[in-house]
Amino acid sequence: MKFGMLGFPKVGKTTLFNILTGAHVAVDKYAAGKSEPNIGVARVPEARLDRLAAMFRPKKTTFAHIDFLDIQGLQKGEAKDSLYLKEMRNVDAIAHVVRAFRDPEIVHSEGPINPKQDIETMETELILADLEVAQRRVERLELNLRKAKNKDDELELPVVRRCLEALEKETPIRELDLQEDDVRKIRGFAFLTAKPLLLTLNLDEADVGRIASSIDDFDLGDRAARRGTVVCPISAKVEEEIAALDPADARVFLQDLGLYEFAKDRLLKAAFGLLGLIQFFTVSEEECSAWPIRIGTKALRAAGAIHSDFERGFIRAEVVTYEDLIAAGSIHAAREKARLRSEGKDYVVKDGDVINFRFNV
Ligand SMILES: Nc1nc2c(ncn2[C@@H]2O[C@H](COP(=O)(O)OP(=O)(O)OP(=O)(O)O)[C@@H](O)[C@H]2O)c(=O)[nH]1
Ligand SMILES: [Mg+2]
Repeated sequence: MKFGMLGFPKVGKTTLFNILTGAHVAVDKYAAGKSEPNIGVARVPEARLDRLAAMFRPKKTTFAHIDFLDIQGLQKGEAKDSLYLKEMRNVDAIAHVVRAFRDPEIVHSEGPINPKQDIETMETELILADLEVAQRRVERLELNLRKAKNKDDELELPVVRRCLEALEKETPIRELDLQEDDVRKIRGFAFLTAKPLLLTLNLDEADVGRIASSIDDFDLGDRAARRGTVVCPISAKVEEEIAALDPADARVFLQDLGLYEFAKDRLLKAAFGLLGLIQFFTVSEEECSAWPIRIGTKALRAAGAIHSDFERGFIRAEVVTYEDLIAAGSIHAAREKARLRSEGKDYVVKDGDVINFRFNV
């Protein structure tokens, strides 16, 4: 799973990237022209796994991860031809970092601080980039079909046309009601506006006490309700200060601000949810792990997420819910209480299932 971070220049992308991935990339590095994108990994916090690890005391605990890619700021009008944006075609989702902090020392390319406006402007940029791809594809398919009939092109053309029509009306592809097959047909073009969108609102330090109301304060309620879109307010500056503290002091700092969760954790969870992912767990004295899977994944595929042998030699899945396991206190006790279910390969795995796969290869 990979998120691409983009935004207008100097909105705090790299600051956030550092916070999420624990990297120490110098900010303002891109001020002097071209630079390679930053790549890093963030651990998705999962309190249930912490609790399971406390129960099993394994040698190793493995959390789910999200990769982040941080590119240089985009200028209005250049998205269509931007080399940096090309990097974004391979990611699973986009995190648009939106400036909401005021600091007059840092010039904002879009003029006054106006998150709602910036979100729209960036959306138009991405729509223009996709529009070009869709136009070229429609022309190519029409040409192919004039030369010779072929089933694949015939099936693809109406889907790409539908995308093109939406883009012409300035509707991002993610907001279309496309069937799974249709999505598969257009996957190859990696449309930017088809990707889920995490709007990361970089609040002013002074507004950190108003995180809860910030979506309404910036009139982003409609935006947040759109398909495939999540708005996540955060103060990169405050999180940066928190990251520099030792954990106990960080907790106190958080409480003083009236917050109950680090914004970084909240953001990573939102990112995870936006991708339509849930987690199941495997537990032992050796290792406790969280495994990310898509909602609706069946036991056989879930087994394959761990190891291809588990899928190939699948016999059955022994499943207990996280809550039942915690209540029972051990796998053994859960079995005694008949809380351990035996499920077949078509069982749809639920968020929080603790699974032991039985297999034979
Ligand atoms: N006051 C304030 N300054 C911030 C905040 N976030 C970032 N900055 C500052 O803004 C400047 C740019 O931050 P970066 O994280 O490099 O921004 P960027 O979006 O990666 O910039 P480019 O990659 O150059 O487009 C730095 O001086 C940061 O310290 C914030 O929340 N509040
Ligand atoms: Mg940067």
